[in-house]
Amino acid sequence: MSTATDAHHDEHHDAPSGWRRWVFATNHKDIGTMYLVFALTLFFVGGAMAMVIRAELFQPGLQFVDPGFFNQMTTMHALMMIFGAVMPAFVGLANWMVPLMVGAPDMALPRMNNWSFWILPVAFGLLLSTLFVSGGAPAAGWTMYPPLVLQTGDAFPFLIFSVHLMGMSSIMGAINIVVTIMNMRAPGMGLLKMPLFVWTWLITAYLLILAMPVLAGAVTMLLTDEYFGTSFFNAGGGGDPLMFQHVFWFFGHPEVYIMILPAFGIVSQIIPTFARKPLFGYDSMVYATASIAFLSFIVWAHHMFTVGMPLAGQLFFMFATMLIAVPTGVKVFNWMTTMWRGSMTFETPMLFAIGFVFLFTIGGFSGLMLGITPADFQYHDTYFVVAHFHYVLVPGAVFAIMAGVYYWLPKWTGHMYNEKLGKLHFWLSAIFVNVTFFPQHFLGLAGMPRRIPDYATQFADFNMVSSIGAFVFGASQLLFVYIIWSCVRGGEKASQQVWEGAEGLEWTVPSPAPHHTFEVAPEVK
Ligand code: HEM
Ligand SMILES: [Cu+2]
Repeated sequence: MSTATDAHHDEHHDAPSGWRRWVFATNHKDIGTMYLVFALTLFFVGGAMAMVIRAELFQPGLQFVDPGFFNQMTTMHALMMIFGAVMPAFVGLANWMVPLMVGAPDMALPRMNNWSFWILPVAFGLLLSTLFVSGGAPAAGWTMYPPLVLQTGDAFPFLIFSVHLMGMSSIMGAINIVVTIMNMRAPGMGLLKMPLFVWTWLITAYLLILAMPVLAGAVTMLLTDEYFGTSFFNAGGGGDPLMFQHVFWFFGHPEVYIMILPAFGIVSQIIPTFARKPLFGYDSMVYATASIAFLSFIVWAHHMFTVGMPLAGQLFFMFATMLIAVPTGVKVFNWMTTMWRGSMTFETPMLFAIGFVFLFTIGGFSGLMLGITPADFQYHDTYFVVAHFHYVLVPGAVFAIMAGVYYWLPKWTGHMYNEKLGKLHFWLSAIFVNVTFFPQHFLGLAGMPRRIPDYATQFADFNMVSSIGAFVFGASQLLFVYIIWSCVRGGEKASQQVWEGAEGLEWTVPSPAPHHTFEVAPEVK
């Protein structure tokens, strides 16, 4: 492998500076940084809403907010976290790392890349502005089921428009990633030599291209039902509200895999580095990812077991859902086997990666429980579902993102972060994520419904524990910001390879990675 990067090359290029550098950015590293900063910002906006929710649920009865506002908070929290925090964070990591990992000088379509990013602040500005319009923000859940969602006040068209914008941004970003990976790999990098993060993002990009237009269609039909006299989802006009749920979840289930496949990729980079062993079962990891992606399109109705479905349908969706546990099990097995008898060290990225493997698996098991159709009749729309998806999304997706940030931060900034504080951040997060979400399983099994501001007194104790966990978890994330901030400002100089066991093209360029890399493509042997 050769490196074709001159650090001094940077200065006499037409790299714009000041605000122009960011507004007109076409460089994948600048755009990656903007995505990451945006995601972190919305993580805190969405997080603040979660704190409102947990404050209200601290005790039975209504204390802080009225039920209408409570529903706005749950809905906006989910929309912000899914479309504003987790997805843009993954896209930011892809922007930064995919070109570096495949030995490309930039993304294939840099100007479109600029649009993909800048659409997002507009979309979320619009969505947040609905907190101040008559009728308040959307309050029908992130699933936007009719007929309830059609009772949204003035926020309704803003909701639809911002969902359209988020979708456009995602589709453009996905096209960019596919084209970059397919066309711009360094000579010698065959498909089955690509790092797993690149593989999982390639597959995720296809999921995005297939799934996002379905969401766009669904919400457009809502829009015409509301304003143009159609009756897609209105039984009175010959439509069917259940049809919305089918279309929504045909998008929605792949969407949850859009939020986990890149996480699989990140931990598949990190575990081999800190176990100082190559990833066990590389090929099977690729095939497992592809199988999960395929299966994610044929299980949507497991979100709708309780709506009244023919028995054959229920059985099909139950078995198809449980099938996903097989490739998921292959992945968990391979991560464990990579660690088996490795020379492990436990720097912060590795801690988050191991936390991911354990806690994501709990989410997988509760998913299996939900996938058992007759059992789901008991759990559906209870806090058990809330516990399930928070285990896959917080110690799953979010921990993987944090692992990736700690892993690549020295490459981005040229400085090592504060390892002591990083470890403290991990342990606080790992402990309090469980204090927050584990009791919610029991609340759900005992029958506490989701999306309600008040509850029976029998649920009081576990709710209080959950709220305390949430407050400490939330506060711990301020530490994350401080660690990143001080790492950007300075610190011990990072070497080119950064981590002793790290392998791949991104570790052959200087730290910080210069503005332009790989102007001459490196050769992969
Ligand atoms: C073995 C893997 C999994 C299985 C078998 C599974 C199964 C299920 C089932 C059956 C439900 C519906 C429960 C109900 O509404 O009664 C559900 C909900 C959910 N799952 Fe999973 N799941 C798995 C993995 C994941 C992953 C990887 C994610 C995201 C990263 C995820 C995110 C969600 C979300 C967000 C919901 C709630 C959606 C909503 O109603 O708002 N799941 N899961
Ligand atoms: Cu699903």
